[in-house]
Amino acid sequence: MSGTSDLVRYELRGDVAILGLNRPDKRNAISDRFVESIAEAVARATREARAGVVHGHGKHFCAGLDLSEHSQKPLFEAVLGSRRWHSAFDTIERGRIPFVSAITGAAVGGGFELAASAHIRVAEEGAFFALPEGQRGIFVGGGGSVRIARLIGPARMGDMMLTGRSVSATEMERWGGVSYVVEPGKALQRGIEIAARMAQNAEFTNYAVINALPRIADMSSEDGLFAESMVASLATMTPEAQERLRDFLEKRADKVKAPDA
Ligand code: 1HE
Repeated sequence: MSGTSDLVRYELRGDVAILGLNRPDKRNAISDRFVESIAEAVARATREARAGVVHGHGKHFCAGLDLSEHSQKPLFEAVLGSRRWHSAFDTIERGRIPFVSAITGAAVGGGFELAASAHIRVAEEGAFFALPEGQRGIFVGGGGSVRIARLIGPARMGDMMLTGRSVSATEMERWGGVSYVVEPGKALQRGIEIAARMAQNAEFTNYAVINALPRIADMSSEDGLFAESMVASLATMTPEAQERLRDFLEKRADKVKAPDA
């Protein structure tokens, strides 16, 4: 099943929803209407799929905030606009299903913030990341000061914002901001493969991973360990866990394999 808002193309392939940012002439720069289209596509994916992939049509993942629109905004509108990005990206980060972002070309400013709200990042060799807010006289407003800072550390994020330098996919992998670096032209394909793999997991476990882990990271060790015991026990009680555990014990389930050489 597929659908097209003009700004986000949507395709359901099996259990995987593929969300394609579709404003390539403006390098997928995110306007207010674009944020709404992303939120709608994520809501649809959450209803219809068990995992999702976000990618960019054209040569670039996303050039961030639409600066032409932003420069016109009164103060309060800018605050509300930033809060809308937060709520839209929160439905990715702490929603019902896990997402991969598949990154080609630039993931800049708000584009990096969008990529950071997904659970796994795949980037092609040649992809690059930058936070040029300092040059533009603005600040991250799409959740980056929380999500990007936690992903790569506030010192590295501060370096990127202060120097405005571009960071390659391989360096970003070393920093922990990207999990997979793939050959040029392969990011979307690999992203779909990873999403299809995640879609096979028990739904409740995926939900617990994306909702419990970031919250536990915000807790003290003591509270985190307690919360973990609660989530672990709830997971075990789901019928899906009971069935999957029985399948393993009765030798019907796949074993864990050693990694490919
Ligand atoms: C845009 C935008 C945009 C491109 N808003 N229109 N983001 C930035 O500061 C990044 C600005 N963009 C770039 O540095 C480059 O466009 C790219 C490195 C991403 C791509 O370069 P290139 O050579 O492939 O494309 P281009 O020729 O620069 O851009 C093509 C068109 O897209 C051009 O418009 P045209 O009418 O002249 O064809 C550009 O003006 C337009 N375009 N990026 C508006 N961002 C929630 S807060 C988040 C804060 C931020 O995101 S700050 C970072 C903003």
